Amino acid sequence: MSTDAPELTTASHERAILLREAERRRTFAVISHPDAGKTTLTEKLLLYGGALHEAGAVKATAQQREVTSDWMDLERRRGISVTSTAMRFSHRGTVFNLLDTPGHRDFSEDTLRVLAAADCAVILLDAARGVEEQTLKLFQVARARGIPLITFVNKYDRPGLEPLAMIDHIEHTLHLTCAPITWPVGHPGEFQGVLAAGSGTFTRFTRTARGATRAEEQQVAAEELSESDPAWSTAREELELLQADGRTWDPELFAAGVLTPVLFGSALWNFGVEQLLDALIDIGPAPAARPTLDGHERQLDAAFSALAFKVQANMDPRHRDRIAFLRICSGRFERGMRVTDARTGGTLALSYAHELFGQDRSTIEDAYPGDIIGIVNASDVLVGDTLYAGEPVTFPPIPSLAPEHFVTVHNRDPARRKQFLRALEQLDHEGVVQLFQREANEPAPVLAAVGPLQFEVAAERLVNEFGVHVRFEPLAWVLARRIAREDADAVRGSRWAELIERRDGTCLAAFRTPYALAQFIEAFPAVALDEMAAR
Ligand SMILES: Nc1nc2c(ncn2[C@@H]2O[C@H](COP(=O)(O)OP(=O)(O)OP(=O)(O)O)[C@@H](O)[C@H]2O)c(=O)[nH]1
Ligand SMILES: [Mg+2]
Repeated sequence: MSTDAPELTTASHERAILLREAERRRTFAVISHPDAGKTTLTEKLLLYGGALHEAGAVKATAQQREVTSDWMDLERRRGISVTSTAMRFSHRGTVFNLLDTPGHRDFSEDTLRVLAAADCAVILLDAARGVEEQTLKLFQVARARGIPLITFVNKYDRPGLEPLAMIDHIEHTLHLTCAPITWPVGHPGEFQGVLAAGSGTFTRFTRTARGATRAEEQQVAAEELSESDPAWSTAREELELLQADGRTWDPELFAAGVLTPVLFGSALWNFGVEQLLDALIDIGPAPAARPTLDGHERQLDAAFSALAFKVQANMDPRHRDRIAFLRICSGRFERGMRVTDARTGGTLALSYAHELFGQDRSTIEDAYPGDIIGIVNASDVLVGDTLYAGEPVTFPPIPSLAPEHFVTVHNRDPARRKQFLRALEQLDHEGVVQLFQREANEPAPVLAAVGPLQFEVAAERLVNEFGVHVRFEPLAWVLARRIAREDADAVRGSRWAELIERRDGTCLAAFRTPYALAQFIEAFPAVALDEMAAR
């Protein structure tokens, strides 16, 4: 008996450490419509979090650094994000796992996957454009997953909606109650600073060259402000009006997904960025027990478990390897630990584990719930897999989107057929495109995508990373539905649909027109057609 006591003490001590480590983690995604400033904001959060000395710009000039999270050539050339990026950094005793996502609709499947890994999302709105269609879709997904949202109204250095009109707009389009955390002083385009909703303190901003370093800030206490400054008194009145109307911070309503804290700023000029970082620390949710497929929850202090939410090869041209991104859901991760993949039942040792900072990575020895780590060369791990030690667990699958664009892909260099097939399989694992096969008499593989930009990314990566040159031939399908394997014969026998099949056995019926789909439904009412709609 006497030998049990010290062990118990150690176990409870380790449990206390684990819970404390989880409590100080903030794992969040930045999401929005294209060009709202996600990558710029990410860069500035890194600057204010002390992870960068100088911030880069999305379209860097010769004098400027490039941003951390758009690390692909294609991203830097085009000035858009095409793939999500993870960055870990510490600030004020908090460990941040920040995920920048691409805004373009064509890459929304990537964003969906990231949302499966995040505890909270910062939803970015352009002060002039407000909630756009794509933002609304992402918002619906976030809401369906129960992810709390923090709203950041960006680009307030430019003309746009007045703040009260913006609040009204957000509440009407997103059906959320807004609770301002900061309130802007000055019209959009004449942004002077923000009032803190709690203390009433005014922070005055001054621009720095290109916004590459921290903005100069001057704090003015509420009582020191002169009533004669009309911009300030308007801001104060507006804020008081909202607060009197009950638009104040409430942790329970936030967690329930009915209230969003709102901050105003300009990522480009670093205005309001520190306030956002502080808000993430002060009110951002820490990791919590995670729902499992069987309707239970995996507690934070249960044995290790993680969700693979992203796979990416060739991130670093010097290594040319494949990284599986894991979100740790429970327990402590230790490098080299053996885990089981719930999908295959196979075990693997997590020997090469890294923390990620855009394209860069460094080896880690341990990690805690909320952390995002990269496992190198775990080639059997696919997106959506649950890895665990101890008590078995499976997390719910990550939804995928129905493709709407299809091409057949021809290899231009027959001598490189093996590389061609391997490269396609890799891009399929990553979700860059989806890889299908038609029936045996159609040897060329079919690539399917949510949007055509995905094909461009695929073609460029095939050449640059795999040395494979391809030709695409468009297919006339515009719609696809997932069907059960048993129904494949119905599709084969129908003139309205064609069958394509994934290597994992998933079957899709592809249609040339919505009319063809309607005809198929009429002819085969018993065939269940799954829309795969997470939108
Ligand atoms: N005026 C102004 N421009 C900004 C601000 N934030 C970002 N921008 C500019 O907006 C453009 C798009 O910024 P990004 O950070 O690439 O936007 P994004 O949301 O990451 O775009 P995608 O990832 O492609 O969806 C760039 O030219 C930025 O310099 C801001 O606060 N004010
Ligand atoms: Mg971006």
